[in-house]
Amino acid sequence: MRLSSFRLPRITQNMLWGRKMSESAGKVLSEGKTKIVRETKDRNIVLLEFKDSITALDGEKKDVLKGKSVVNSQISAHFFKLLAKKGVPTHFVEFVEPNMMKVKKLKMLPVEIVCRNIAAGHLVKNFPVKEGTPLNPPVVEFYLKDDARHDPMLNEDHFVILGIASRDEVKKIKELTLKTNKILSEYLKSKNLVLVDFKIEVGRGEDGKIYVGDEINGDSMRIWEAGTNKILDKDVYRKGASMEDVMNTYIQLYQKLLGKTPPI
Ligand code: AIR
Ligand code: ASP
Repeated sequence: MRLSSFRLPRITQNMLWGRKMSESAGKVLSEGKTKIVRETKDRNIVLLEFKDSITALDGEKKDVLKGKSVVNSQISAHFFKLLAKKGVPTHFVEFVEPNMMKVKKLKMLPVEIVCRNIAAGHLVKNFPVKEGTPLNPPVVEFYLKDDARHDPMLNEDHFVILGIASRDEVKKIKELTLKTNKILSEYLKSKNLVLVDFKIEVGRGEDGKIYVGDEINGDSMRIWEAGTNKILDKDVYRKGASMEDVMNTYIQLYQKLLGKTPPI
């Protein structure tokens, strides 16, 4: 018998490779900088597998951090559960150990939606506002996801002329973003943390409605420790910290949110 034709009985395969192998065996539908989207047996459900990679500067800066996928997928699942409990429509279905989320399949809008409570990052770079200034009302911004064009900012008219969404949908997306902001800000405040800003992505479900998709974790938010303003998110990487410090920051955020040490 040729070795290549040797097959273990299925039951033994599952015992050897466990759930991860069988869950992640679906066909790859797409792969991004930090996640892989896989098919499942249910055509309305996909599996988002988080990667251990970290990128910044539109993908120009790249590294691998072992265990990051486990930490960030669990933080994402934690935030999505909170949003769902408070009535925000999200793609989240369930967490799949160790680094995956089962989610509703959405037609993603090629847009990043940013919401800011405190001035930082690009707001400070592009406008005459000092870092740390509280923003009232919170500032909602839209960006086209297009690394080659460095994600240009969009307004409502751009959504319409580019055929991305209708005016009504843009209004709905802004409402969803502000509701998400309120829920996440209040929750983080209860953990002695400040939600400086965050980014979400949205998509249309089979029913045509808009859902919050993608991921929500230290890669997509700025979170400061209340009082000290210590950075607890990907900004430590953007600012050039060592890989050890970057990974420790993700772990600290996990501990503060989930109250335990990550299983890595
Ligand atoms: N963000 C924007 N593009 C990708 C991500 N992750 C997030 C940042 C930050 C917020 O959006 O993590 O929390 C605003 O980013 P910026 O760079 O526009 O100030
Ligand atoms: N667009 C940036 C990137 O390359 C955003 C970031 O720094 O997180 O990922």
